[in-house]
Amino acid sequence: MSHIPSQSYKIVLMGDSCTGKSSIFERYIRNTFNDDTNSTIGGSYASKKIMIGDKLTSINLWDTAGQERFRSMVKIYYRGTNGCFIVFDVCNRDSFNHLDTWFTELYNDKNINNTEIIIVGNKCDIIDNRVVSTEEALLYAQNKHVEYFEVSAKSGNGINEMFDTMISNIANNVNSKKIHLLNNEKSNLKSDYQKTSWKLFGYC
Ligand SMILES: Nc1nc2c(ncn2[C@@H]2O[C@H](COP(=O)(O)OP(=O)(O)O)[C@@H](O)[C@H]2O)c(=O)[nH]1
Ligand SMILES: [Mg+2]
Repeated sequence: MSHIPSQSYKIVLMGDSCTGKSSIFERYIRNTFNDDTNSTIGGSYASKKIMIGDKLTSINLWDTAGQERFRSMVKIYYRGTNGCFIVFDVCNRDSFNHLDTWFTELYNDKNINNTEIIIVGNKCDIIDNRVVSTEEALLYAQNKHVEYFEVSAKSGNGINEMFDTMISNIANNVNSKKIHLLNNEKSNLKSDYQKTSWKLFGYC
């Protein structure tokens, strides 16, 4: 069998600065967490190959190097994306209120269509300073017709699940024009991609 992927999925992390996008990336790719507030400096891109159905697929995951502060930069970053996580911090109401801006950004871009979107409430390990409830976030996501995940990059809770769901949703979306993945193919997906490892790149 050829080792050249016949398809590739681009997945990006979007949302306000300091919501924990880089921490989610680090937790998923390297299973580490860094309390350092400067962890956001230096963006990364990670890639791995998995089998989806009978297709060798390259999964390309992008983290910003703080470009989310500059709208014009963000456009370049999410171009051609198949899946987009919009992340907010459950302890920061502004980051939740700004979700609409991120949706508008994506939906107004004519180059973006058929992108899977998942809303992610991060820092759920923090109980005392939480200001956005599960119910409120869930209601918002339901109104937007997207899924909602509560996670903690710090503890690792929910991180694998949010990525499993995204990859699975993209696979279904891509294949829906042809044929839906069978349920057993979906479950193979998870075990297949746990066997392979990420290649990590830095970028400026
Ligand atoms: N308690 C807690 N802190 C987090 C979590 N995720 C990120 N942080 C902290 O939030 C700050 C911003 O995180 P970072 O990943 O740089 O956010 P980014 O700007 O969205 O990439 C850092 O100090 C992180 O250590 C989390 O799940 N729980
Ligand atoms: Mg960052």
